Amino acid sequence: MYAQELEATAKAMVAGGKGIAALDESYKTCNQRFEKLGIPTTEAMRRAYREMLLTTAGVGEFLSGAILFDETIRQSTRDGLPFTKVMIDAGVIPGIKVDTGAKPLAGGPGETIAEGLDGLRERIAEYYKMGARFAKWRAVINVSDRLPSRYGIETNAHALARYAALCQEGGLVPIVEPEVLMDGNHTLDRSYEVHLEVLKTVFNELYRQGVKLNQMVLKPSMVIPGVDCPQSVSVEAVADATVACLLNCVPALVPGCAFLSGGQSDALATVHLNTMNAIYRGKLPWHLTFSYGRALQKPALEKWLGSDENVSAAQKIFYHRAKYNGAASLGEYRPEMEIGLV
Ligand code: 5MM
Repeated sequence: MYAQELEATAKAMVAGGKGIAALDESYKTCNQRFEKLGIPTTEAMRRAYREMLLTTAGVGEFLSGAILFDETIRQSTRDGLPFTKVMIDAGVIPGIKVDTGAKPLAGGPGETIAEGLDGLRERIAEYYKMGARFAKWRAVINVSDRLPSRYGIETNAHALARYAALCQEGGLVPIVEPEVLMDGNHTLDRSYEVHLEVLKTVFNELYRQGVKLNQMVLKPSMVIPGVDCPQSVSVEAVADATVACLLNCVPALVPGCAFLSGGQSDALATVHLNTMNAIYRGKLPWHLTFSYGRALQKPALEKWLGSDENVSAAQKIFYHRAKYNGAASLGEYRPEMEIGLV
């Protein structure tokens, strides 16, 4: 019923020069980030923060969409304009996170399963009416010598596919996000091996459950060693390993992959994306862009600090991070772009 609309939206989400802002932190995550900076953890402050980001002038040049949390999609600017209207007017497609979080996986010690399938069909219908045109579901995969297990990978892949099929039925483009965490001391090779198994399993389930591959976006983690791995690797090595892994697993029909930043610094996340596109753009069947949370927001949040006086300076920082990542999605980012701007 929605086939043409879904395909057009999926293509627009990964259009060259643009990416997606992940502004979908749940209460807990958003409050943790506020607490660290002494910002009050109230509904009013979360609203003000999202207003600061979403009303940044010109940011639609570099953002195709933004993922919201349930609380945020129901909120408005101080002047009473719904956030979804602000976004649509700016050319930023509204998206919504629909998983309800990663919970301990029964029978899978040390692993999690993303929940939120109960009542999802009805929630999708409500979000569509509110203006959302895509959704996001994140599965979290822990890495150690013995993890992830086949059971952990398969249950998460199954849930991702069930979510994706429901989204397409209800008119939302599913962002399928299997995040392989950077926590741990695993090597680049181990990260590659885990990504390969996870992505192959996810696409097998998507195929089995009839998900249309031209009507979705993949949100993968980059193939990167664990943060405690003693060996450092070059940005080119990360770019090569990530692209090789995606080429092995992601069918050509998928319009694009929009990476999460996963705890990388804002600068490194930009450079990794840029390196992939500088080497491979035009030689791959899909576009590579960003769907960053922390790597887009952190410096802006640290400038804002909950104060009206800092809104304009924080917006300038947010605008420029979006601009740099927009350039990285074309392989055209240069570090000199940052001099004197932020
Ligand atoms: C992996 O997290 C997603 C991308 O953000 P980063 O670029 O910072 O890694 C992000 O969309 C994440 O899913 C949201 O921040 C929501 O997290 P919670 O845990 O609150 O659902």
